[in-house]
Amino acid sequence: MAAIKIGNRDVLVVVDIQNDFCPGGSLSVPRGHEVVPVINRLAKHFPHVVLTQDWHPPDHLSFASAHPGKKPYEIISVDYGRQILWPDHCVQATRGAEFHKDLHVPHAALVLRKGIHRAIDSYSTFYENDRKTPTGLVGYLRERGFARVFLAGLAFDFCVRYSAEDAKREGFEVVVIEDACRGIDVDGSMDAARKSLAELGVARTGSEAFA
Ligand code: VGL
Ligand code: ZN
Repeated sequence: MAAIKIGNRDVLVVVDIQNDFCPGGSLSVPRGHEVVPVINRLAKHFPHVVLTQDWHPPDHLSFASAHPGKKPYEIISVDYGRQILWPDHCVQATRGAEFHKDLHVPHAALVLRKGIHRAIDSYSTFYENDRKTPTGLVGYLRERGFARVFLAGLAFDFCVRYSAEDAKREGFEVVVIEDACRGIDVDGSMDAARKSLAELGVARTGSEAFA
Protein backbone atom coordinates (compact mmCIF):
# COMPACT_ATOMS: atom_id res chain seq x y z
CA MET A 1 0.00 0.00 0.00
CA ALA A 2 1.34 3.43 -0.91
CA ALA A 3 2.59 5.49 2.01
CA ILE A 4 0.21 8.18 3.24
CA LYS A 5 1.70 11.59 3.88
CA ILE A 6 0.18 13.45 6.79
CA GLY A 7 -0.02 17.23 6.82
CA ASN A 8 -1.59 20.11 8.68
CA ARG A 9 -5.05 19.60 7.21
CA ASP A 10 -5.19 16.05 8.56
CA VAL A 11 -6.57 15.03 11.94
CA LEU A 12 -6.62 11.66 13.70
CA VAL A 13 -9.78 11.03 15.72
CA VAL A 14 -9.22 8.27 18.28
CA VAL A 15 -12.56 6.82 19.30
CA ASP A 16 -13.45 5.59 22.81
CA ILE A 17 -10.31 3.79 24.00
CA GLN A 18 -11.93 3.33 27.41
CA ASN A 19 -11.73 0.59 30.03
CA ASP A 20 -15.34 -0.50 29.58
CA PHE A 21 -14.71 -1.28 25.90
CA CYS A 22 -11.61 -3.35 26.67
CA PRO A 23 -11.44 -6.92 28.03
CA GLY A 24 -12.60 -6.85 31.67
CA GLY A 25 -14.88 -3.89 30.96
CA SER A 26 -18.67 -3.98 31.06
CA LEU A 27 -19.15 -3.67 27.28
CA SER A 28 -15.90 -5.21 26.23
CA VAL A 29 -15.05 -5.32 22.56
CA PRO A 30 -13.25 -8.59 21.75
CA ARG A 31 -9.50 -7.87 21.66
CA GLY A 32 -10.25 -4.18 22.03
CA HIS A 33 -7.04 -3.56 23.97
CA GLU A 34 -4.96 -4.68 20.99
CA VAL A 35 -5.50 -1.38 19.24
CA VAL A 36 -3.78 0.60 22.01
CA PRO A 37 -0.15 0.09 20.86
CA VAL A 38 -1.21 0.50 17.25
CA ILE A 39 -2.84 3.84 18.03
CA ASN A 40 0.09 5.03 20.16
CA ARG A 41 2.35 4.43 17.17
CA LEU A 42 -0.03 5.95 14.66
CA ALA A 43 -0.55 9.10 16.69
CA LYS A 44 3.15 9.94 16.39
CA HIS A 45 2.59 10.55 12.67
CA PHE A 46 -0.20 13.06 13.30
CA PRO A 47 0.46 16.59 14.53
CA HIS A 48 -3.27 16.91 15.25
CA VAL A 49 -5.20 14.38 17.33
CA VAL A 50 -8.64 14.38 18.97
CA LEU A 51 -9.67 11.76 21.54
CA THR A 52 -13.30 10.88 22.12
CA GLN A 53 -14.94 9.45 25.21
CA ASP A 54 -18.33 7.79 25.60
CA TRP A 55 -19.61 9.62 28.69
CA HIS A 56 -23.04 8.67 30.00
CA PRO A 57 -25.02 9.77 33.05
CA PRO A 58 -25.79 6.82 35.39
CA ASP A 59 -29.42 6.43 34.31
CA HIS A 60 -28.76 6.69 30.57
CA LEU A 61 -31.57 5.47 28.31
CA SER A 62 -29.21 3.16 26.39
CA PHE A 63 -28.68 1.08 29.53
CA ALA A 64 -30.86 -2.05 29.85
CA SER A 65 -30.85 -1.37 33.60
CA ALA A 66 -32.89 1.79 32.97
CA HIS A 67 -35.74 -0.31 31.53
CA PRO A 68 -37.26 -2.74 34.03
CA GLY A 69 -37.60 -6.23 32.55
CA LYS A 70 -35.22 -5.56 29.63
CA LYS A 71 -31.89 -7.23 29.04
CA PRO A 72 -28.73 -6.06 27.32
CA TYR A 73 -28.79 -6.37 23.52
CA GLU A 74 -32.59 -6.25 23.33
CA ILE A 75 -33.90 -3.55 21.02
CA ILE A 76 -36.47 -1.01 22.11
CA SER A 77 -38.21 1.81 20.35
CA VAL A 78 -37.49 5.36 21.54
CA ASP A 79 -38.37 8.86 20.25
CA TYR A 80 -35.68 8.75 17.58
CA GLY A 81 -36.16 5.13 16.47
CA ARG A 82 -34.57 1.80 17.39
CA GLN A 83 -32.21 1.64 20.32
CA ILE A 84 -30.07 -1.34 21.28
CA LEU A 85 -29.89 -1.72 25.04
CA TRP A 86 -26.38 -2.04 26.44
CA PRO A 87 -24.93 -3.10 29.75
CA ASP A 88 -24.19 -0.03 31.89
CA HIS A 89 -20.93 1.38 30.51
CA CYS A 90 -18.78 4.48 30.45
CA VAL A 91 -20.62 6.16 33.29
CA GLN A 92 -19.31 9.69 33.78
CA ALA A 93 -16.26 9.91 36.04
CA THR A 94 -16.07 6.17 36.75
CA ARG A 95 -13.10 3.90 36.15
CA GLY A 96 -14.87 2.23 33.24
CA ALA A 97 -15.06 5.57 31.46
CA GLU A 98 -11.37 6.32 31.85
CA PHE A 99 -9.02 5.87 28.95
CA HIS A 100 -7.08 2.60 28.85
CA LYS A 101 -4.03 3.16 31.03
CA ASP A 102 -1.58 2.44 28.20
CA LEU A 103 -3.07 4.91 25.75
CA HIS A 104 -0.35 7.47 25.29
CA VAL A 105 -1.18 10.44 23.08
CA PRO A 106 0.10 13.40 25.08
CA HIS A 107 -0.25 15.87 22.22
CA ALA A 108 -4.01 15.28 21.72
CA ALA A 109 -5.57 18.76 21.67
CA LEU A 110 -9.18 17.90 22.46
CA VAL A 111 -11.13 15.29 24.40
CA LEU A 112 -14.64 15.20 23.00
CA ARG A 113 -17.28 13.61 25.22
CA LYS A 114 -20.51 12.25 23.80
CA GLY A 115 -23.63 10.49 25.00
CA ILE A 116 -23.96 13.05 27.78
CA HIS A 117 -27.73 13.54 27.40
CA ARG A 118 -29.77 11.09 29.43
CA ALA A 119 -32.42 10.56 26.77
CA ILE A 120 -30.24 10.28 23.63
CA ASP A 121 -27.57 7.73 22.83
CA SER A 122 -24.67 8.78 20.66
CA TYR A 123 -22.62 6.47 18.51
CA SER A 124 -21.30 9.12 16.17
CA THR A 125 -18.89 11.59 17.65
CA PHE A 126 -20.49 14.30 15.47
CA TYR A 127 -24.26 13.87 15.91
CA GLU A 128 -26.17 12.02 18.59
CA ASN A 129 -28.58 9.24 17.65
CA ASP A 130 -31.52 11.60 17.13
CA ARG A 131 -29.31 12.70 14.18
CA LYS A 132 -29.93 16.35 15.15
CA THR A 133 -28.06 17.06 18.35
CA PRO A 134 -24.49 18.10 17.48
CA THR A 135 -21.52 17.37 19.70
CA GLY A 136 -19.68 20.41 18.35
CA LEU A 137 -16.92 18.43 16.69
CA VAL A 138 -17.83 19.48 13.14
CA GLY A 139 -17.40 23.11 14.17
CA TYR A 140 -14.09 22.38 15.88
CA LEU A 141 -12.66 20.52 12.91
CA ARG A 142 -13.80 23.21 10.44
CA GLU A 143 -12.47 26.07 12.50
CA ARG A 144 -9.14 24.29 12.80
CA GLY A 145 -9.08 23.98 8.99
CA PHE A 146 -8.95 20.20 8.75
CA ALA A 147 -9.95 18.59 5.47
CA ARG A 148 -9.17 14.92 6.06
CA VAL A 149 -10.32 12.87 9.05
CA PHE A 150 -8.59 9.59 9.94
CA LEU A 151 -10.49 7.34 12.34
CA ALA A 152 -9.28 4.60 14.69
CA GLY A 153 -10.68 3.00 17.82
CA LEU A 154 -13.69 1.20 19.32
CA ALA A 155 -16.05 0.00 18.27
CA PHE A 156 -15.63 -0.36 14.51
CA ASP A 157 -19.28 -1.29 13.94
CA PHE A 158 -20.78 1.47 16.10
CA CYS A 159 -18.87 4.55 17.07
CA VAL A 160 -16.25 4.39 14.34
CA ARG A 161 -18.80 3.55 11.67
CA TYR A 162 -21.28 6.32 12.51
CA SER A 163 -18.53 8.86 13.01
CA ALA A 164 -17.05 8.02 9.61
CA GLU A 165 -20.43 8.34 7.96
CA ASP A 166 -21.18 11.71 9.51
CA ALA A 167 -17.71 13.08 8.71
CA LYS A 168 -18.17 12.05 5.09
CA ARG A 169 -21.62 13.66 4.89
CA GLU A 170 -20.17 16.84 6.36
CA GLY A 171 -17.76 17.00 3.44
CA PHE A 172 -14.53 15.78 5.01
CA GLU A 173 -12.38 13.24 3.30
CA VAL A 174 -12.53 10.18 5.58
CA VAL A 175 -10.13 7.28 6.05
CA VAL A 176 -10.72 4.44 8.52
CA ILE A 177 -7.54 2.73 9.73
CA GLU A 178 -8.84 -0.80 9.96
CA ASP A 179 -6.24 -2.60 12.04
CA ALA A 180 -6.51 0.21 14.59
CA CYS A 181 -10.18 -0.73 15.19
CA ARG A 182 -12.03 -3.70 16.71
CA GLY A 183 -15.77 -4.41 16.58
CA ILE A 184 -18.54 -5.64 18.89
CA ASP A 185 -20.42 -7.64 16.20
CA VAL A 186 -24.05 -7.86 17.31
CA ASP A 187 -26.62 -9.00 14.78
CA GLY A 188 -24.40 -8.70 11.70
CA SER A 189 -23.20 -5.23 12.66
CA MET A 190 -19.67 -5.79 11.30
CA ASP A 191 -20.88 -6.68 7.81
CA ALA A 192 -23.42 -3.88 7.86
CA ALA A 193 -20.69 -1.39 8.82
CA ARG A 194 -18.31 -2.51 6.05
CA LYS A 195 -21.08 -2.37 3.48
CA SER A 196 -22.29 1.06 4.51
CA LEU A 197 -18.79 2.58 4.59
CA ALA A 198 -18.06 1.19 1.12
CA GLU A 199 -21.32 2.60 -0.23
CA LEU A 200 -20.55 6.03 1.13
CA GLY A 201 -17.07 6.02 -0.36
CA VAL A 202 -15.22 6.04 2.97
CA ALA A 203 -11.61 4.97 2.34
CA ARG A 204 -9.95 2.23 4.40
CA THR A 205 -6.31 1.67 5.02
CA GLY A 206 -3.95 -0.18 7.35
CA SER A 207 -1.58 1.34 9.88
CA GLU A 208 1.44 0.13 7.88
CA ALA A 209 0.68 2.90 5.38
CA PHE A 210 2.05 5.41 7.92
CA ALA A 211 5.40 3.71 8.52
C1 VGL B 1 -20.38 2.45 21.65
C2 VGL B 1 -22.13 1.05 22.10
C3 VGL B 1 -22.57 1.89 23.10
C4 VGL B 1 -19.16 2.73 20.85
C5 VGL B 1 -20.81 3.31 22.64
O1 VGL B 1 -18.34 3.55 21.29
O2 VGL B 1 -18.99 2.09 19.78
N1 VGL B 1 -21.04 1.33 21.38
N2 VGL B 1 -21.89 3.01 23.36
ZN1 ZN C 1 -22.33 4.21 25.03
